[in-house]
Amino acid sequence: MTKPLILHYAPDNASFCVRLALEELHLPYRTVLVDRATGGQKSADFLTLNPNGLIPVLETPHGPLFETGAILLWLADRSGILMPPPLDPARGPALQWLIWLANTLHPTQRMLFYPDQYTATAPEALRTRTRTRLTALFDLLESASQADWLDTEAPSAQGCYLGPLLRWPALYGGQTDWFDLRRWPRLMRFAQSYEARPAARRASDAEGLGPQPFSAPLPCHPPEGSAV
Ligand SMILES: N[C@@H](CCC(=O)N[C@@H](CS)C(=O)NCC(=O)O)C(=O)O
Repeated sequence: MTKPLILHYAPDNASFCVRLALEELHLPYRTVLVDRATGGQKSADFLTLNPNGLIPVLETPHGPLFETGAILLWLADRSGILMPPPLDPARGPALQWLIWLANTLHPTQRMLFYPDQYTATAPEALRTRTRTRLTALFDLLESASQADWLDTEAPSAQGCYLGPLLRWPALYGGQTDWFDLRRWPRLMRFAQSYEARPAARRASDAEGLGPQPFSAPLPCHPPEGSAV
């Protein structure tokens, strides 16, 4: 990769998953803040990069990319790190969990954070139902087989995605006391080991997410911008 990559981000947003990967891969990149306070993700300029009006976008030498899971996979494939290569037997399960995070766990969390986008009449009822659903999803991941990436020291695309997904329910989406990572010891171990990685520390410092962003999340104090 010759031209530096450009990450359009807001602190503690899904862009953090991508920042984790960029730091893990030691890739040169610069960041452009999307101002959540003024709805920058819906501005005309941003919509030319991502017509969905959602963060993140990664500008690459071949054009802008949106969707967190796709960006992580793109980075993994180009670097040969973070994801087993195509013919490796571990590739299938790794893809399976990456897509599960992008397709199931993350969209379910969005119902907690943006209930008004999913119901016109009963946002709090939706949030209550969603907390139950998320608890079941975390239970499923806790006891999942074919998820060795949860138990290893090695960085992965799935790890970069999961870390923030273990953080956000503790901080956002109205009532948060339903979420206690101690219920899921395997996920807790993952969170503690992933946040201790030098790449995670650099990424967390850049966005003011504190020393234990995944296992003991505190509200962020970013040097610029806002999470919501
Ligand atoms: N499926 C998208 C979801 C991204 C997403 O939910 N981004 C949030 C920030 S974490 C966002 O842009 N929210 C602002 C909004 O919904 O207007 C992806 O994975 O990139």
